[in-house]
Amino acid sequence: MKKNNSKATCKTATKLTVVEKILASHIVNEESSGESEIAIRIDQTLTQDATGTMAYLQFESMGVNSIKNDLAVSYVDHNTVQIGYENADDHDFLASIAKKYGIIYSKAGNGICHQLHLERFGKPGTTLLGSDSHTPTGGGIGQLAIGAGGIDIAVAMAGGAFHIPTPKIRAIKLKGKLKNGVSAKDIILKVLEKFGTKGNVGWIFEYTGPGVAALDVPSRATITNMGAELGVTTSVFPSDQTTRRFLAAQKRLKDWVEITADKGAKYDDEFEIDLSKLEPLAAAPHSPGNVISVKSFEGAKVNQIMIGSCTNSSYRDIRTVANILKGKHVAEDVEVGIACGSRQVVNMLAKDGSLGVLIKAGCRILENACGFCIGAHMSPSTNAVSLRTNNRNFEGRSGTKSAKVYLVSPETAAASALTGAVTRAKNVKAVPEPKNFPIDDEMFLYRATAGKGVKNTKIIRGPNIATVPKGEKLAEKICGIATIKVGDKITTDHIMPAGARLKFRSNIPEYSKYVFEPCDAKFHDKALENKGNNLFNIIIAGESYGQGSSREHAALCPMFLGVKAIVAKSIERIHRANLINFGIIPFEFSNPGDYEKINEGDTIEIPGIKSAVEGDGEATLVTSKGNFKVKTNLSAREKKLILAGGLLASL
Ligand code: MIC
Ligand code: SF4
Repeated sequence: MKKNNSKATCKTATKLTVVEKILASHIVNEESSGESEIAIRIDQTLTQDATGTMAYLQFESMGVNSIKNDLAVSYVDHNTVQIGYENADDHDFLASIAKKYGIIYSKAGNGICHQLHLERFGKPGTTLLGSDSHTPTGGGIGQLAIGAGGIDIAVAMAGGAFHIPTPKIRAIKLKGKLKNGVSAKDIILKVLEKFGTKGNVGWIFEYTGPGVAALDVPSRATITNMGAELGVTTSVFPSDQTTRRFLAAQKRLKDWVEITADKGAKYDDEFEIDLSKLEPLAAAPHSPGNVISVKSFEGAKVNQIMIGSCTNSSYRDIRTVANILKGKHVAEDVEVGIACGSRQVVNMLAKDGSLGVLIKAGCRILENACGFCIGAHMSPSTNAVSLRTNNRNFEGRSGTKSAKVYLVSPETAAASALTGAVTRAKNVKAVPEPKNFPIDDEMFLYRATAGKGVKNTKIIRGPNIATVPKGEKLAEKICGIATIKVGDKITTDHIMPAGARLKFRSNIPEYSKYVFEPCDAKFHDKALENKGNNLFNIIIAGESYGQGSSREHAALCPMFLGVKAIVAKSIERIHRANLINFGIIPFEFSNPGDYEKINEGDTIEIPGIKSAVEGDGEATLVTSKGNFKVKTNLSAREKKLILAGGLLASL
C-alpha cells in the first residue's frame, strides 16, 4: 500500500486498487500510526456463538447502551449439537443480549454465519469485522471483511476503530476460463500451493484480471473464505456486474455499488493464474497448504465424504453435487454427509428437486451448521480417509487424530462419493446463477429494534455463563518457566481445542483445563503449579505460531493460567492481536537458531521487561543455557495494552 511518511493514507494516490478505495473511506487518521498499523472504522460486525459469548460479556463491561456501528449480527452456528445444557444456555444468553443492545440474532438452524451474511447483509465497499477467521468470505462481494478476536468486535460495536497491520496488497491476476470439473476451490488451493500458510502476515490479496468476470459470487466467496488459511489480513474481489446480479437476486440491489481497481493501479506484488491450465487439486493431511493434484492420488480408497461448511455450501455448490449424483447411488462403503450453508440453500434444493436427489443417492443430510467442520460430530473412523470440502484439515480437527483429511472441491467430492475412491469429476453440468433467491428472514430475530435495542430486556445467564477474567499489569521483570516447547505451524486448534471441548467456551476456568490438550494434556496442571509458585508460564514455539482460527480463548485461557509471554520464530496476525489484547507479550527470537537451545522446563528470567515493552521491544531471556535476545514490534497502542495487562484491564 502506498504510504506517505508517518500517516498511512490511500487518499494521495491517484490510481487506486479496490482495497485502497475501501480503506480510503474508512481510515481513522488520528488513530493510525502508518509505520506498523492503520486504524479503520468498522461498519458491520458479526459474531458466532462459540466466540460470541465472550465478545458480548466484554461488550457489556464497556457500559454502552446499544451498538454504535451500522449493523451487528449474532449468529448461532457452531455449538448447535446441544448435548447437555451448556450450548442451550449460551443461545439464551446471546438472544437476550442481542435484544437488549440492538443486535440481530440469527437462531440456530438458520445457517452458517459467513454464508448468511453474504446472502442477507454484506455490502460492497463497507467494512465488516467478525469474531471468526473466515469473515473474509464477505470479500466475495467486494466487502473488506476481516476476522478478529471477540474483544475487538466488542470495541467495534462500541464505536471504536480496528487496527490492522499497514497492508501490502498483492494482485492475484486471473486469466482464462476454468475447465469442466475444475472450480473455485482449485483456484484457492493453487494460491495456497504458491504462498503457503505462513509468511503472509500483513498482506491483503486482491483478485483482478479478465478471469474474474466469469466467477459467480459463491465461487468468489469460496476463494476469499479460504484466504484465511494463507494468514492474510483479508482477500477481496471487485464489486462488478456479477456482484450486482447476485445482490439483485437477493432483492438487495440498493446495497450494490461498483468498486473496481483503477486502470494502472499499483500493487506491491502480482501473481498470475491461468485458469484454463488448472487441474483439480487437494490439500493433503494435515495442512491446507499441503497441496497436491487429485490425479496424483486418484483411485485411493475413501471412507468418508463431507460436503459443505462455510465454504462450498452455496446453492451453486450443492446443486452441482446433486447434478453429479442424479439417478445414482453413493458407493456402499462410503459415508457421505452434506451440510448446506443456509436455509435459503436448503429451500432452493427442496424446490428444484435436488434435495430428493441427494437423499435418494444415500447422502446424510445434516443441519446447516458448522458441525463436521469443527469436529462437533461426524468424526471419521480410526485411520479413515475423509474427503471434505471445508477449509481446514489440521490433525485431529475432525475429532479423529488418526484420520487423514483431504480438502477438495464439491465436484471431486461428489465424483468420489460415487466410486468410493478418489475420482476426478467429468462432464459436470454448470449451475446457472439464480435470478431470484427465495427470501425468508424470519429466523433473524430483533430486526425491528436493530441498532436501538430494548433497554429493559433481562439478560439470561445460565450456569454455563461465567465471567471474563482480567489480566494484571506488567511487572518490572518476569521470572518463569518454559512450560511447553512446541514446533512450527501450531494452530489455535492445538492451543485451545474445539470439537468435544467447544461447549465450555463461555466458562474460562473450565475451558482452561484443555489448553494444549493435543500437545501435552498435563499443561494445565503444570501451568497452575507454576502460577502457585509465583512463576509465569512462557511458551516456546517455532514458525507461524497461532495459525487458523480467531478464537481469543487461545490467548484468554493461557492468560488465566498465568502465561505472560510467547517466544516464537514467528506469530500469525489474529493470534498476535489476541495475545496483546490479553496482556501476553508476543516475542520473536532475534536469532531463530536460539529456539533449539531452550528446552521445556528451563527457567527463564526476563529482566527489565517493562522498560523493553515501553522502549524498542528488545529484551534478553536469561536462562541456564545462556542469554538469548528476543524482540517485539509493538505500536504505541499495543504497548499500552501490554503494560495494562490487556484491553479489558486498560478500560
Ligand atoms: C474455526 O473454523 O476454527 C472456527 C471454529 O470457526 C474459529 C472460531 C472459533 O474458534 O470459534 C475461527 O475460524 O475463527
Ligand atoms: Fe464454521 Fe468451519 Fe466455517 Fe469455522 S470454518 S466458521 S467451524 S464452518
